[in-house]
Amino acid sequence: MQRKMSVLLAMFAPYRTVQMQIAALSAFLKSRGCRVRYLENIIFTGDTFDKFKEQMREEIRSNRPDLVGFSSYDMNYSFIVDAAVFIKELSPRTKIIVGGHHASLASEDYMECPAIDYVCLGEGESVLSDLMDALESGEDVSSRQIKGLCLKAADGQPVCLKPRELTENLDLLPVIDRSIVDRQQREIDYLPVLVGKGCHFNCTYCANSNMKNLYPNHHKYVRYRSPKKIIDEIKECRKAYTFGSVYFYDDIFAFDYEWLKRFGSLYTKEFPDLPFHCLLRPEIATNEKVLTLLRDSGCRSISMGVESGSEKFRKLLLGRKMSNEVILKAASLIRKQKMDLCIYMMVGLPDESLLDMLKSLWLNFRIGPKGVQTGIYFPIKNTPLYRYCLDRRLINEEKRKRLFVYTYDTCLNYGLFKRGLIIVFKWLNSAVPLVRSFQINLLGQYIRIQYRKVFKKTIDYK
Ligand code: B12
Ligand code: SF4
Repeated sequence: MQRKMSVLLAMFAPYRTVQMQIAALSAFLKSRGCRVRYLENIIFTGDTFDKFKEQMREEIRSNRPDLVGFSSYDMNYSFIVDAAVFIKELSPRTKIIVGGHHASLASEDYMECPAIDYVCLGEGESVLSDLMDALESGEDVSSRQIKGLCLKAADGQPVCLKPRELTENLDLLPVIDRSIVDRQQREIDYLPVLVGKGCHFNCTYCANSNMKNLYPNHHKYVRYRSPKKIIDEIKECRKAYTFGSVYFYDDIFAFDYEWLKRFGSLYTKEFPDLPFHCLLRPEIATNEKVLTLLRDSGCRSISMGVESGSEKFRKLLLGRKMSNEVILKAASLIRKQKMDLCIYMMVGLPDESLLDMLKSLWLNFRIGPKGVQTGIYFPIKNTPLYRYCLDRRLINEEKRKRLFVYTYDTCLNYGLFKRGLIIVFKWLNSAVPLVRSFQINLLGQYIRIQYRKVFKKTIDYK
């Protein structure tokens, strides 16, 4: 009988959260008979891979995986490369693959590392399936011509086969494996769920703008699972976990009205007492019909990206064409429906002037959100805005490597004064709900959120 292949999925994350991609890949690998383990390392400014060596050594020695799969995002790059070199020295027979957004958009960064055998471009399920087939059979992987896989040819040169089609019918994928992130799920009081994948828009700073172009069938990039499957997933989770709300992690939740109608009626029937939170684009939130449907379906809070308060800047630099009027109308309609509104703001964008920053703060103030998450701009490799920064020599590569979370500093080449300004405006933006309402209880909440972010390394959505 053939031995079950053993896979170690590993993630260097800036804080503990339920890693949906790990749970998705684990479910898939288990469904095809693999043994799967997950190793999560929380990284913080100043950390190097040395901190995690012993844990990694122990994991590799005691479980001897056939394949190690790292999930990448721009900020954990150096940890993955160092870990791969370490693992290869310890266990040369173990194959190493890297997937995720950074690996997909900048495969060359990983392929140049001698210890990394493969890079996965785009969605990982079918690529991993073909790779496991090849590894199990003992055949030369390169002879299989696996689409979506980069590997090294006999002369060591990297070869990337074209990315494969994305999975159009998400219901064909197994439901994510929460047991692999059981500890992380038990630490939070909400249930993160994905109802679909993809986004129609093309904001210049976001990985989505390029990710969709990877796929030959990119016109199918936005996909939804069937409502029944999602409801069943939540029902199962209710048996295993205690949570007070559902958090739909999708980039944009209510894009397809007909789908939302079907989903909403099932959701309220099954979970009349389980509120949910979701993300919307301001343009969608100006549609009262959608908001009413969301409210009737159980939605009690909405997050919306505003990013900058300067219309011109937003449109020309960020590729977000909505006007301030649209944003303000969306905010007032959300309030009218008695739902909470949280917004995302960004400071430290390239070419952003003091006036732009003031405009952002003013718009934020006029919106009057219940919560604000303010990020400091970080250039995601190969996105249009990254290239814009690169062309203007704005990126400080050394600093870029040292930043692990979006929120604390800029990696653009700014002087001390501008850097200080960016940090001050970051805190000012986040403090708007507090300043606006002068409520003493909000001060406590504000301090709690900042404390958890800085010292506990957890993100607080409330
Ligand atoms: C939900 C979400 C979150 C959630 C949950 C994160 C999570 N990991 O589940 C929260 C809000 C916590 C979050 C936080 C952050 N996020 Co986020 N997030 C997303 C979002 C909207 C969906 C991700 C998701 O779960 N998709 C569902 C899973 C199943 O699909 P997937 O991630 O695409 O994974 C597939 C493939 O990429 C591939 N794959 C992934 N890993 C691997 C590994 C191997 C070995 C293989 C073979 C394949 C493979 O196969 C997977 C299955 O098909 C994406 C945008 C998007 N539309 O993808 C941004 C996104 C992934 N996030 C991003 C970022 C930057 C962050 C933060 C760093 C921001 C910050 N605070 O500083 C943190 C990092 C936190 C972390 N990961 O630990 C960026 C990543 C870009 C980049 N190149 O770095 C994205 C693309 C958004 C953007 N701004 O462009 N995020
Ligand atoms: S709307 Fe959001 S998810 Fe879509 S491209 Fe813009 S930032 Fe990315």
